[in-house]
Amino acid sequence: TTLNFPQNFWWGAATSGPQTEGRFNKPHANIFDYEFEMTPDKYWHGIGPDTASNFYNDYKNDIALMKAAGLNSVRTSIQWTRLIDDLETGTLNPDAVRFYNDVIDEFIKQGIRPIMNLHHFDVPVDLIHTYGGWESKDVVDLFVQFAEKCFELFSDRVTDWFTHNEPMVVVEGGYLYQFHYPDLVDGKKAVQVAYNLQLASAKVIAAFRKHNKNPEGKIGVILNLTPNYPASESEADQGAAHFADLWQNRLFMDASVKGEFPAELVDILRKDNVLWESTPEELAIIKENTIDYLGVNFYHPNRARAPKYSSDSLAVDWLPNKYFEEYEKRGVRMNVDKGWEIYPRALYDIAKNIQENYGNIPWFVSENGMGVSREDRYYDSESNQIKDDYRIQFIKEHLYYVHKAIAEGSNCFGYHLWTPIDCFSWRNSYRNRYGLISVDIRRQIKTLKKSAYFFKDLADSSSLE
Ligand code: BGP
Repeated sequence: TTLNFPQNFWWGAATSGPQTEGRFNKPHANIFDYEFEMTPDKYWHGIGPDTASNFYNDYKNDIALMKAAGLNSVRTSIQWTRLIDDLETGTLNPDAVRFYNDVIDEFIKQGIRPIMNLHHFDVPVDLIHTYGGWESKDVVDLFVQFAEKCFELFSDRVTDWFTHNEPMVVVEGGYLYQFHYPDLVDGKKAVQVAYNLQLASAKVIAAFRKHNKNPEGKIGVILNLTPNYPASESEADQGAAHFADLWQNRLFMDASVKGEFPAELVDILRKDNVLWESTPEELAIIKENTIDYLGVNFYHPNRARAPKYSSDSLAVDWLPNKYFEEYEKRGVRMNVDKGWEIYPRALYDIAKNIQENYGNIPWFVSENGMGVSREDRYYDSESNQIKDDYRIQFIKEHLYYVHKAIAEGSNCFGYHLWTPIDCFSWRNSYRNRYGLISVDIRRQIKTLKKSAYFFKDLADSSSLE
């Protein structure tokens, strides 16, 4: 059977500035530039954020390759640490203005819709050292200042904007699980950071409504909506799953779509004395400035298990790779390289949740993908191609459920793979590869994988065999 997708469906791929551009001519370091500088053993064969995939110098070639892979839309991000020269006063770095103008124009010239995100974990490290980063509401306002510059400079040509990518990962990585700088474990701070990120998103939306130059312009947020299924039938695991859903998903989702935090979560946090500090004025801004549309990043579901959480760490016990052996015994499908479960049906559950509980707001899959290490194992010299059939299979299975949801009325308008071209990652540098296009990292040679040809057919026909 053939699965047909709607007209004008966004077929594309997502990446971010800090993961592709390299540090060339950047006036400031973000937290990853800083971490890699401090911990050289994080580098993969000498490659880190300073080179990445050299998009800063090679963007024309990269965009041509994206076109060859059939992408009609691509998301990347504008780096705060590149665009802004003086972080306090918000003066511009002219080289960055030129660069982002050129990139946007090149996308448009190639017929690719450029989608711009403003925060992809890449807060300037100096703002962590002087203000405590997202713990501080001063940083919220500095971010709004940066966003305003972006709208003034680029919103005549960029119609699609997002405030944050995966704000919950900022909270978890930096303040609970120690995988992003500043690597703290502090439930109280985590809660404040979550609130401040939401406040920042709402204030940026308000700024967009004021400064946007394009009547077609829209703004949203990208959330990693992760279904939390209980690891067992036990009441304790069900309670853990319920809490995890409130904290990991509903906090940002309710606030972004409905303008309000879930009352049940607020009660729990208040009872435990970790509730954020807010003012009525701020809550009114959050209430007023909800999103136009939503991006959903989905890689894997969580299997939540008791204990529910503890209020000083707020850590929910779910990390799938921790239970890897047990999962294997139970026959759960895993992406072994990444330690993530593969469960495409979760995308259908996400779509249904949006349809039933969030007014069927327009949304798209803003990231989905499969990270594989040592992908050169699959290189075929005859076709000069990495034969990534597993990725094609992965995409097909996820699209099956996207299609099913659309057929049942879901307002899903696109599917973006992570990522167009193998890119740098904060957690694994260049170990895991996700791209439709491979990078020979030492020589910076980029080649379409088998999946790129598959994707081109998919995008051109907007249908799947
Ligand atoms: C998402 C991020 C991306 C990307 C991806 C893959 O959470 O939005 O920036 O890196 O995950 O994860 P990783 O690179 O850690 O394998």
